[in-house]
Amino acid sequence: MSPDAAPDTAPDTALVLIDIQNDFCPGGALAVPDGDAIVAGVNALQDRFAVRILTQDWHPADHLSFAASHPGAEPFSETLMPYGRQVLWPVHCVQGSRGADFHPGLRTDAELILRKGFRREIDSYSAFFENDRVTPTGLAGYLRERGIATLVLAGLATDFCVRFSALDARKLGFDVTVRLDLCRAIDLDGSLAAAIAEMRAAGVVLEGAAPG
Ligand code: VGL
Ligand code: ZN
Repeated sequence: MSPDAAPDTAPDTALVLIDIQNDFCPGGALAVPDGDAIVAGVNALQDRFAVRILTQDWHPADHLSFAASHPGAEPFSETLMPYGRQVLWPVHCVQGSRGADFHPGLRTDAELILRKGFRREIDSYSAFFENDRVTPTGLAGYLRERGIATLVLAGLATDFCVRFSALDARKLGFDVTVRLDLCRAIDLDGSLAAAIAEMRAAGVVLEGAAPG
């Protein structure tokens, strides 16, 4: 932290940075266009928050959200899991791999790193609930116990993990701002427009213009 940039946000406010990992950046296995362009701005934002939380997509190599785990399935197709529809992704963010590491430029001295998607049978876009929408990650309890009421979100990808984290946070009663200028999207079949509309309807405060 630079000396002239002391935290200036309220102590009941946390910055939650979603999945700013190599595999979601250019050159990565599930590269989000311009995903790395947010890193400098996100680091500057971190200077202003005393409470900083990072999430890390963290899959076993045979995770069932991977197309490769379903013989004949193409990446970006959809399948039906016991918990509902699931996009099948390229293999990404495998536990311990370089792709699962945070972007090397990201400031990572956050107080909590929350890993998600670590169970083979179930994906987890949201930082709060796995994709069955009922299995909690524990983050809500952590935040409540810490007296946090307000969240600012940024990261990757706008239309998947940021979106579902923001929507769940609203359902759980948190005040939520998403910094769209510090997010980037995968944008699969209109998923970015849908994400923005859903977040707005749920009372998420959207700050900064979504690029592209
Ligand atoms: C994500 C797809 C699969 C994300 C994670 O971080 O938005 N998207 N796994
Ligand atoms: Zn994933």
